[in-house]
Amino acid sequence: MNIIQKIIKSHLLEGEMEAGKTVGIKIDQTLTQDATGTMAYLEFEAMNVTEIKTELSVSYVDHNTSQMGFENADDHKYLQTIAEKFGIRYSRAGNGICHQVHLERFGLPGKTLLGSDSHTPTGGGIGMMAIGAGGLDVACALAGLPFYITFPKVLKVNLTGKLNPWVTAKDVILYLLELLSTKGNVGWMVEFGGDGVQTLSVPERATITNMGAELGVTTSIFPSDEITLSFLKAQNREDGWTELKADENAKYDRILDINLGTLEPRFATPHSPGNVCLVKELVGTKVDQVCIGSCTNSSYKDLMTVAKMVKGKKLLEDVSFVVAPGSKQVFKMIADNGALSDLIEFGARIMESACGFCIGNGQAPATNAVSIRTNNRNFKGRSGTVSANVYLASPETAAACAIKGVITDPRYLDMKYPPEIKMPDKFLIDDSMVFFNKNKDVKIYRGPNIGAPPKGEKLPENLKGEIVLKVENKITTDHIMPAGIRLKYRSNIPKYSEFVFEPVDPTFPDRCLKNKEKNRANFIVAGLSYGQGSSREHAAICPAYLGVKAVIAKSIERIHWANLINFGIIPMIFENLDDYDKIEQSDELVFEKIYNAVKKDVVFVVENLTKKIDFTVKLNLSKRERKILLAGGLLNFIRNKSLE
Ligand code: MIC
Ligand code: SF4
Repeated sequence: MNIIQKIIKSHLLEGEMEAGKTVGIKIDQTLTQDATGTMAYLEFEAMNVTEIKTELSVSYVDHNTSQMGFENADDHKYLQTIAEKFGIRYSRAGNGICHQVHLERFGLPGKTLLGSDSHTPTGGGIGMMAIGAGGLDVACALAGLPFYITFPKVLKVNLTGKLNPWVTAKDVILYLLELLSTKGNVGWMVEFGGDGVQTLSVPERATITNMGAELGVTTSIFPSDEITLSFLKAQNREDGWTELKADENAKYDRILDINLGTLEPRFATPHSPGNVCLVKELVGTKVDQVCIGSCTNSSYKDLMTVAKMVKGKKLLEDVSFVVAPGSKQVFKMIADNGALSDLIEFGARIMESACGFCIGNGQAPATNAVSIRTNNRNFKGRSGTVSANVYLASPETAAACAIKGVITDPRYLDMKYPPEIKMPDKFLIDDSMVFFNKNKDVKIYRGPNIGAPPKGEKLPENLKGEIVLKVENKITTDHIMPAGIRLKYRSNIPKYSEFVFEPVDPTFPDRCLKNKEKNRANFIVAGLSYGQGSSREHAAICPAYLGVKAVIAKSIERIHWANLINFGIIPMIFENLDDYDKIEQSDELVFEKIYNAVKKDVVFVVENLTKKIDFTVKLNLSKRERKILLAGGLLNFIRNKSLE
């Protein structure tokens, strides 16, 4: 067996281990972050379960930390009290980005982790099967229910050789994105192997698995070896180490060979992590802003490298340079050893250990600016500035650009070799910002911005209504439910719903509500890879609140697919992709006997009253998904079952 099959086998609760079949696996650990966590815990409360059933669960506060108004701080208090009630660890604001802290302090090889954040696969760097999901799925895992996935096809990425100076782990994953793109990889998991693995430290491996999320695969994983053990030792956690490797004759569905020695520094260019090119192709372009940080590249090694590169230099007048250390551990270590001082002297603007600029929470670039960032997503407008051009790169490339003020390949800097940063024998360990106090009688704090999740309605016999929006390929959940300045409404569904599709068509919510008042259904038509990116279930909850009943697309990404079903929206795939061109926004559609079709059919004929044509859609649904849709969503479905 390969590593992925071994972990699934040891966690299998339901189903058969055959490609394409649904399996239910046991979840050992969960993580949430504040922007998805409030809803996840509200949903958990709605299940009326008295105890959490996981081995370890952590609630992180890292996304909404700007506190412009009372909403964020109220959410933090809710999260703190609900964590106390159930014995969930609470990592307070300032302690760092969930994925970085989880890797440092909690992740363990061979375990399963479900997180309400799409970059949860960062844990694959330490040999975990770490999967991103919507908040409701995480709430179910807390309640001890299995997590359902399609038994995956496994891609082995066979790494050989060694990275050349100035070429980094980020360039490995950017190369993979160049090869595999951000679409068409649903149902796959990636397993890394080969001699090249030994040349990569745990944080480097985690950079690669983190951005595996951009491929759209379910997760990515590295073996657990001596390097994993020494990382855990340096974190005082060697007791949790187990070896994890594929059998000699392990089988894979596809094998891809990458010789690390042949790679060069790369960029993801605007506006998709899949638009990859070599840095050397763009040298000389003026740079306005450089941001170092995010869960992809804010480890001790990343920040030390940048600090050493800029030491003794001064930032140019027309460049802004932002640094956000990934965790308190990293922040304190660079403060203690003087590297922070080198960054400040250079001209860095030091931010707290949080997501910050990555989620558009501050540091929006100027109009038409070029911003070089070390994070993982550069969707149009995500930075907070629609006209900005965001390039994603390694910390080495980003620092080179900051030093020169123009796009610079780090190999052509005056420094011949990159600074040599040794992995510490001991990291600085201080978990005092993680609270773990169980008190089931604690009073849960609920500020005025916190509301219960909306109730789903049972699927009706027939549906009739309008295509309220037709969109192109690669619509991300950032397009559907913007973050940035709207992030503070994550716990308030009626308010947040006012901003659905704001970057695409701000009149969308009004049109939906008008139909809803007249008891007419709303439908969305989309191209390929609908719902890429963030796991935010709000991209399903808020449209459901506005009366959206179905999404008809050429293809839909995994997490968003599950979120649509969880909130009672039927995901449908065009049987004939050309039909996408034959229908238009505002067309009237009829779904006759849809209830029966969802119950059992594989294909379904939709009537277009406006165009007087029919077209066929596929209902690629598992038995469980059908039952959830009929019930009007997962909360309704499990309310009918006893969980205790
Ligand atoms: C992201 O990187 O897009 C986020 C913000 O971390 C999201 C979660 C969210 O929208 O709250 C994710 O990746 O799932
Ligand atoms: Fe936070 Fe950005 Fe990582 Fe999402 S991708 S968890 S916003 S740092």
